[in-house]
Amino acid sequence: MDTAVIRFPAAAPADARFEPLREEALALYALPFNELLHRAQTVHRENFDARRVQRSTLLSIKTGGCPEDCGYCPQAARYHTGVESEALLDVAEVVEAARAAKAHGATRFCMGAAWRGPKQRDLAPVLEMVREVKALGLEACCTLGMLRDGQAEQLRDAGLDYYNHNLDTAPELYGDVITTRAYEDRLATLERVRGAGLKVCCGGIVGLGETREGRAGLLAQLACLDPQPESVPINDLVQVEGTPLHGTGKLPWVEFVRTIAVARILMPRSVVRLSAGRSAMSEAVQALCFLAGANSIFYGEKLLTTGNPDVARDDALFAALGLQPG
Ligand code: SAM
Ligand code: DTB
Ligand code: SF4
Repeated sequence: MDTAVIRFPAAAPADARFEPLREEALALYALPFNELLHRAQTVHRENFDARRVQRSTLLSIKTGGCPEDCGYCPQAARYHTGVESEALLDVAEVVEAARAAKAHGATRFCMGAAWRGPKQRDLAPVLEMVREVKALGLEACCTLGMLRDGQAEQLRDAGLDYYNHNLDTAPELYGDVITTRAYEDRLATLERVRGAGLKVCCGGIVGLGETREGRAGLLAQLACLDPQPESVPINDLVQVEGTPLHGTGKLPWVEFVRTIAVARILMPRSVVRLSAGRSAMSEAVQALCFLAGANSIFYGEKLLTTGNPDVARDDALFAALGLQPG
């Protein structure tokens, strides 16, 4: 197991903009729902075409057996969730899945691996996958865990567009959810990604049992990233039996929609992705999320190990709402 811990000097909450942003987020959360949605939709229209919602397809290229202890994750080896540890997929299998994603109308293909971080020998085949995905004319994104010096540059040189690495929760709550790495490690990886000139995809999870202050802290921390991430996935916890967070009280839908709206207002130019948790959401709640400024989804029957609405259901939703892909 790779136990290298990367330290980053700038501790997250020390950023002078954090507290004012958290206060601003809390004030937005406290607005009457219609007022908040109106503000979010106004910001959205100033920055984006409100008819368009981008579609990314996700593939787990290395499933299960992860040494980390993220309390929400079905792929952590230490939790008994029924997810088996598998080897890294062959390049040909990945290319096949990317081709199918493109045929269904996805514009970005995201490859996820249940690693603490990639070992050098694992990175070589991933670089090949990136080259092949790019050759199909898709945008490529990877989420492989923590990166070491030089790895982001190798991914960039292979043609990678985005690297996903989430902050997941507020700095002060982080230790309750994950103990095998620190918030600073996450920020260090994000620095490496940015430093290599890759686009940053960075978001988090809500519904972990956090308070509204916790959610505001996550969004403030994301908004502090300078420059702000190009892509911000907001995940509603998918509860998986066997994980420590299974059984957590579900976040009320109205609080989830508010979270999307606050993300939109604090990060006006970022693409906000309505990510995990859509399978358990009604069409009406998803429509409210789009109204609140979400303009991207994961598209395809599966996320990494759990379900996602099928393509026909999403196509019907886009048609019903008059949304266009892209
Ligand atoms: N292993 C790498 C890492 O953690 O950086 C990459 C893959 S990991 C599964 C990517 C992200 O998926 C996590 O940061 C977390 O935000 C999200 N995630 C994992 N399990 C989830 C769950 N049960 N519900 C919602 N989001 C989840
Ligand atoms: C992100 O923020 N959410 C995606 C993607 N980035 C990698 C992952 C969601 C995983 C949900 C649980 C599962 O399917 O294993
Ligand atoms: Fe491993 Fe990533 Fe899951 Fe954490 S979120 S246990 S690092 S796969």
